[in-house]
Amino acid sequence: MTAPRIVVLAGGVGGAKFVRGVRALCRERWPDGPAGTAASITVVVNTGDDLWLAGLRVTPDLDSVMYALAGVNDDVRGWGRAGETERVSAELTAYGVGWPWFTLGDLDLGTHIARSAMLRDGLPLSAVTERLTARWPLGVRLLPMTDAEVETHVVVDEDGEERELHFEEWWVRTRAALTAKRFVQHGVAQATPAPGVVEATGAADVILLAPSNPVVSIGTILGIPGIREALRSARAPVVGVSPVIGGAVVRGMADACLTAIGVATDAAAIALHYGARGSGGLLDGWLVDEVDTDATGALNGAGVRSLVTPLWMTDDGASAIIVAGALGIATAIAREKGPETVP
Ligand code: FO1
Repeated sequence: MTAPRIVVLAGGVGGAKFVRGVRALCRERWPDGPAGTAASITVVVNTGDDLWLAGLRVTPDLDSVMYALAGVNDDVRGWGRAGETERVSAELTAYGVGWPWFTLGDLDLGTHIARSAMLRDGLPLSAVTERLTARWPLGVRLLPMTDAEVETHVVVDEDGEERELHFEEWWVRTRAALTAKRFVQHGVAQATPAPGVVEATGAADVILLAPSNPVVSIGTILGIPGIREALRSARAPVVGVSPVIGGAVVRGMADACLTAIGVATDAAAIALHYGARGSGGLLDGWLVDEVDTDATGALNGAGVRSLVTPLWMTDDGASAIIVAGALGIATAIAREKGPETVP
């Protein structure tokens, strides 16, 4: 395989780890290129968690992926910057500005101030992201799923009445303790894919769905008019990685999200939720952990090629092995599809 063109759909924390694995594998296999690889890696990132806070535009998933690829992320908390301080945040709280339970660290605020300044100058989020990421040799292009403001809100049942919370309030203030009845993506109907997203999926040799939250991350990206269609019409195989191992989510509270849409927290159920490409869905391949070997029957029956492999992303090396497995079945699928698609 010559240096491939890879597109990844990703959310925040799990997506960031997975994308580091994609880059690590590409640096190992196709090393002679800018930032260490000749492969082209484009990540389409969920922006449904985004919000205006203290007058600043905060884009949690774009920041998680950017900081992780730059190596400046706090990999203990899983979000924000390493070596962070919170002096400004304490002042904001003293003034009653922002959310006291949603900490904006000093270094992180630098990113939000820079982004908000560029947005106020009229730059679209995709151009802002290009400028912010140019600070480091990431070796990966980050694209927001759309330049439009799309925000995921959660309809919850609180004391017997329906309320709507921004996703981040539900996720961080309540820790998803309030039962999510449904999710609403404000602004999605008017949204279009960010410049470069459809082009990248059309030119890709392989498209990967990161093990991110299938509902509020991958699901939100797929909900942008035009993106699901771009994947379905892509010549590239679409291969996903299960975010669930042994019936439990690896981190976060994706199970609360899956329950809200009536999907079992199960490796096979999530794949069937995305659907097999042969029956109108998206997937050509799906990776499951060794404890979920029994999922392969349902997958093969649905026409989704499955691969059983350890899915714990304990470090970049482990993530790279997962990515190698995904590329492996993508190549096998492309061969079956016919010579014009072999990457
Ligand atoms: N998560 C928390 O659990 N507590 C926080 O105070 C918090 C602040 C925060 C600030 C900026 C940012 O980009 C992310 C932040 N997160 C925080 C994480 C955030 O909830 C997650 O990154 C995603 O939205 C969920 O995937």
